[in-house]
Amino acid sequence: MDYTLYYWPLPFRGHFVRYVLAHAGAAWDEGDPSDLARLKALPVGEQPVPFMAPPFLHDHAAGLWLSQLPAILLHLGRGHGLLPEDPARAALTLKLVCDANDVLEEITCNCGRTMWARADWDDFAATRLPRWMAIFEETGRRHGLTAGAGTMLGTDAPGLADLATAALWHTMGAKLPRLGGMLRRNAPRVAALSERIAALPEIAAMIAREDARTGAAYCGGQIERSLRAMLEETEHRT
Ligand SMILES: N[C@@H](CCC(=O)N[C@@H](CS)C(=O)NCC(=O)O)C(=O)O
Repeated sequence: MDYTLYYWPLPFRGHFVRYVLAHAGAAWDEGDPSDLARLKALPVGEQPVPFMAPPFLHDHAAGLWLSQLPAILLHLGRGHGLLPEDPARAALTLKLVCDANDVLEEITCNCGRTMWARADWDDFAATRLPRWMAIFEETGRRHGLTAGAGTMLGTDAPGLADLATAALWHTMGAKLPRLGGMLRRNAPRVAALSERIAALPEIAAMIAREDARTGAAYCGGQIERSLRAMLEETEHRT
């Protein structure tokens, strides 16, 4: 095994790491959630690296333990040649990863710190969420992405920016189909790119494996119930 990924049995942040590992052809296993719970609860002085929350990656060859999704992705991106060589596009890659992580924070009300209320969801769904979609779309458009071809930052081959984009938007659309429709309307190029990336054989196989393990779950917990309640109510109103 090259890596062990500790994450809950859910797609959400875990899929970002899984997309990269699958695309890189890395050998990894998924840490048992009970081991994750134990590592998370240890006094910080006893943790392999002091950390708050997963994803938590153990890179066996490097003897490195890492939390914080952008740090994990940057480490994997460097190690597996998935970062553009020019500093500007490398920085833009990290910027897109941080954008994606912000979207995850926002859609889960800061990891379930509060639940969605109708008015707040309606506002988010009418303003910030489509704007986030447009931010990804415009980034891709400026680098030559079309509905049929191209990449987020104009690289010849898909890189970390593309994998993170697809892990964000394809996962959201697959698990919450109403938001998939919103993505196709607001960001058709990003929607198509995300489909292309998710259909790459090694990523499609990973998704199929994970779907069999975790079913329809997206981010889990009460916040997923709250999110789904908002989307179902919207469905009934339209
Ligand atoms: N900033 C962190 C956020 C990590 C995070 O919120 N993890 C969630 C799951 S996606 C969790 O398990 N939170 C539990 C906690 O914060 O105690 C990252 O980007 O990795």
